[in-house]
Amino acid sequence: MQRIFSGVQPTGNLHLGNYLGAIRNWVRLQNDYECIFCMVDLHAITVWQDPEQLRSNTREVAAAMIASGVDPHKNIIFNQSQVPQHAELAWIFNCVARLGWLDRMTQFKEKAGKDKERASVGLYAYPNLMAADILLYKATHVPVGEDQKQHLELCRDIAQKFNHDYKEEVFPIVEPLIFGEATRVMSLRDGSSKMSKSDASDASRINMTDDTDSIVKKIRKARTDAEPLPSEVAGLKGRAEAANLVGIYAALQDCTSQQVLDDFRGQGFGTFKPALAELAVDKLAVIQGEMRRLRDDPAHVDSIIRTGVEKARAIAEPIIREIHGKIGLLQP
Ligand code: AQP
Repeated sequence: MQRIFSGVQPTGNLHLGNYLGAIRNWVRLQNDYECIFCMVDLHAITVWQDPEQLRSNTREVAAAMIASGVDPHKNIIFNQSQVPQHAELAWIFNCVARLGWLDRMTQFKEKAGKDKERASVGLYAYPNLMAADILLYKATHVPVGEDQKQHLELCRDIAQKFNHDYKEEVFPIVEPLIFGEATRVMSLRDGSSKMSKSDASDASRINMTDDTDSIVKKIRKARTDAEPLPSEVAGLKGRAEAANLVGIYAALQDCTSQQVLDDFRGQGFGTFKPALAELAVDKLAVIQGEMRRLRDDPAHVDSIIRTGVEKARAIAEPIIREIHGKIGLLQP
């Protein structure tokens, strides 16, 4: 069976972008692949995290995965920091990746902003750690949202260079799995930036834990234009906010944007937004109920994570030993 690795940063509440762009796809893939799903807490600390908050976010993310339908018996669910081989392989990849490759990463530029001298070294080297996460398990496929495509290309470059330098096909060349109607969910306040946990405005995103009132209010206030919805997808060109809401509707309803337009062509947002809010509330309700149940039972969530850590270590240990051997680290 081919192996999947994918991760989420426990940097806050998961939002609809994380769900539609990543986690929902994991649920769909779990029967066809051996899957390893990770709360990437070492990635999270590349920017400041409150320690208590980080711990509780890590549990929350695990709970959200499980509540969304990721089966903890079938898959490995764990937090990255507890398998030290991630950090170890990341160091080795720091010595494989070239500065020029990292200089091209757009996520670093976006996250570091204008003041890149003050960004952490970890934020800069983030893609090397991500490559280590994946290749530590020799994963063959990585389901992600569109925003991670460039990092996966770097992961392929690292694997290729390592294989070339040590003259053996040690690492697979991973394939990204980017699919669904919502591979890049945009902010509700600005159709040109992606929905993100770290956006200062809570109104920019629908959190998986938002109650009905908040979801309805956020969608009602979502930025749009004054035009009615077109009859064809091509008519959404140049209307980023409208395209985003139609895409979210399609993803939640499991249909195409064209099918949404077939139902709403000629309608204004006064009609479309309440329909979207109702759909979002309806689809998230089941997940939220399960998340509440898991929140009341942190010991259960911790035991799932502990089991995941053990299983992940069991796969990682022989692979890191193999890497030590390949690169000439003495194993007395
Ligand atoms: N807006 C999005 N649309 C579709 N997919 C998305 N993903 C994230 N945002 C969107 C996908 O969710 C998975 C987990 O992402 P992450 O938590 O590792 O980091 P991120 O991509 O940096 O997400 P955020 O929400 O923007 O977090 P912060 O603000 O902390 O940086 C990935 O598969 C990602 O593609």
